[in-house]
Formats: sequence, structure tokens, C-alpha cells
Amino acid sequence: MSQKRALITGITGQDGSYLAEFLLQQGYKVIGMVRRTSTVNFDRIKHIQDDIEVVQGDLLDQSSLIEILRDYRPQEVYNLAAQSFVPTSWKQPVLTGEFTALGVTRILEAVRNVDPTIRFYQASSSEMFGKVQEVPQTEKTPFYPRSPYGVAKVYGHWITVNYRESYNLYACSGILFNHESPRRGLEFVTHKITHAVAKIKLGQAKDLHLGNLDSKRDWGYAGDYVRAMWLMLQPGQPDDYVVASGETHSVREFCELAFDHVGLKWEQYVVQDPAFMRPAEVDHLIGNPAKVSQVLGWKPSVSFPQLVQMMVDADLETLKKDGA
Ligand code: NAP
Ligand code: G4F
Repeated sequence: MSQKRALITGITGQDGSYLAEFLLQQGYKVIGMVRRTSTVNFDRIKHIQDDIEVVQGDLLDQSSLIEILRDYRPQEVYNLAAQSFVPTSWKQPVLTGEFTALGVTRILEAVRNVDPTIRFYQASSSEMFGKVQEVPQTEKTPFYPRSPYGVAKVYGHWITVNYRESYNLYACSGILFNHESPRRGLEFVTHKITHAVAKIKLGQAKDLHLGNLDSKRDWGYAGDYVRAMWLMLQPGQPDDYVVASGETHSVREFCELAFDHVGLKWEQYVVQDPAFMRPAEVDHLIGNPAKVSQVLGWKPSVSFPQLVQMMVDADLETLKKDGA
């Protein structure tokens, strides 16, 4: 049997790097789309760079997407590229819409025109639930996004559903709740906390400024979540799935566990700072993963406390290495 080929947009991101590793383990040829920058930033994929093919393309440029599909003929496309930081979406709402919303149509159009048998995964988000209409959230919960990012993701979700229904594409939308790892961008709250905890422990920082400590998220481990993406594209019916841990924790609880892990008391270091408050907040996310568990057999392997400890330990190790 010939080797399967998968294209990942956003391969330089957190999820792209874990998905690429996972697909390589499954025996895939992995093609990663990266946008042109003046200096390359392959930190998250440098350990697998020799095993994957990196190609230039941009979700803003339709012809680059068509050309990549024509040249590499993947059987699976994972659309992970996006402007993914919620606060930036208020500062750059139009750009966020171009990448995160219209970018999905551009790649779906490329799939439809080049090879409609391609199986397509869209990285949708629990941010679409926003001001939640029910608790916990399922595939049937109505959306009420609270940021330009959330609004753009709702568009990306519905255009994926629409192309599945209009053109019979094998297109799936994974509604993923927050998933984290040592590779998470430093601006996201989990990595911001664990990085600061490690710095404070090593005497390199004095405090940690955060926004809303009461906000709650359903946090899981990114390495587990990319497995769910792949499962959605394996033989069966194309559909949409909520992927979540089914637990929710506050930012305050995350701080408590992270500081506890290094023997410190979070109250002595955390400062609430209005600069990190959002114009509109998503207060209470908790997903129900029953469908993905029953239909695809997906289960997470890393618990919330294990995730926090893994991230603190990784930051301590990196900072110690950098200092040595
Ligand atoms: P991330 O670390 O921010 O990575 C985003 C990726 O998209 C990067 O590789 C980035 O490239 C690329 N990108 C941005 N704009 C692009 C463009 N115009 N053309 C081509 N590539 C572009 O995000 P992540 O955490 O891995 O998340 C992956 C996807 O899942 C995103 O769509 C995100 O919105 C969605 N999602 C994430 C979570 C989560 O908790 N992590 C939950 C639900 C949904 P550069 O390296 O060049 O910036
Ligand atoms: O870590 P966050 O920035 O992630 P957020 O906004 O939930 O978005 C992430 O998860 C989504 C899935 O639901 C993805 F779609 C999206 O792409 C991204 O990966 O913030 C989490 C919570 C928020 O309620 C925020 O207000 O933490 C609160 N928070 C409190 N202090 C903070 C801070 N967030 C950040 N980034 N920085 C703070 O200082």
C-alpha cells in the first residue's frame, strides 16, 4: 500500500507540531505549510524537520493553497492555521477574520477544486460557545461567541458544515476545548503562569500579573487532542465532535497547583492587573466529550494536575539549561 500523505496548515504552532509527530508515527508522509517570514521560526518542529516536507503557503493566498494540493496530493488536510490569540482579535479584528474565517473557505475551495475526495479537518473552538447557553456544552449547544476570534471560528465551523452538505466533502469540525503543553505560546494563561512560577522559583522574577482569576476553562493536554483530530478523518461518517476533558478549573486553581508544585504560595506572587482583562469574557467553559468517546473511542491520558506539573517542570528545565 502506498504511503498516506497529510497536509498540515499551522505546522509551526503547538498543535501542528504534535500532530506532525503523531502522523509520522502512523507512517504518514507529512507536508507542513508555513507562511513566509523574514526569519524562520521552526522551534516546535526542529526535532522532526528532516522527517517532514515544509512548503510555503498562506491562508491569505488562494493560489498558494491550490498549488500545494496539486503538487503534493494529500489524502488528508488538517487546517490548524489561524490567528489564535483571543485578545489580539480585538486589536486586529479584520486580519483575524481573514485568517481564521475566510482562510477556511479558501482552503475548502482548493480542496473542492483540486480533489474533492480529500478528507478535511477544521480546527474549531470552544470559544464559539462564549456566553454559554448550556452547561456542559455539546455538539448541539447553540453558539454565542464573545470575541472577534470566536465569531471568526463560528464562520469557519459553519462553512465546513456547509461544504460537507453542499458538495459531499468528507469535512469534519473538531470543537476543541483548551489544550495546553510545554509548547503552548507564552501569552496564553497556562504557559504564562508556569513560566512565571519557574522564574520566581529560580529567583529570576518577583511577581505575576494576570487578568480574570475567576474565569474557568476545560483544560487538557495537546498531545491527546491531536489524536482526536486524526480519528475524525478515519473511515466512518464525517461529523462534528466536541473534544474536552469534561472538567473545569479556574485560573486561580491553575495558579494554586502550579505554585504548590514548587513549594510556593500563589497569593504571595499573583497580582490582578486590569491590563489583562478582556472587553467581553467567556466565563465558564466545560465540554461533554461523550460523542467523541462513544463514536471514536477517544479518551484523554493526562489529568489536570499532571498537565500543570508537566508544564512547570518543563519550564524549570528550560530555564536551568538557558542559565547554565
Ligand atoms: P498556534 O500555536 O497559535 O499556531 C497557529 C499556527 O497558524 C502557526 O503555525 C502560525 O504560523 C499559523 N498561521 C497563522 N496565520 C497563518 C496564515 N495566514 N497562513 C499560514 N499559517 C498561518 O495555535 P494552536 O494552539 O496550535 O492551535 C491550532 C488551531 O486550533 C488554531 O486554529 C486554533 O485557533 C485552534 N484551537 C486551538 C485550541 C487550543 O486550546 N490550543 C483550542 C481550540 C481551537 P506562524 O508560526 O508563522 O505564526
Ligand atoms: O489562555 P487564554 O488566553 O485562552 P483562551 O482565551 O481560552 O483561548 C484559547 O483557547 C481557545 C479554546 O477555548 C482557543 F480557541 C484559542 O485559540 C486559545 O487557544 O485565556 C484563558 C482564560 C481567559 O478567560 C482569560 O481572561 O484565562 C484568563 N486570563 C486571566 N489572566 C488570562 C490572563 N489570559 C491570558 N492570556 N493572560 C492573562 O494574563
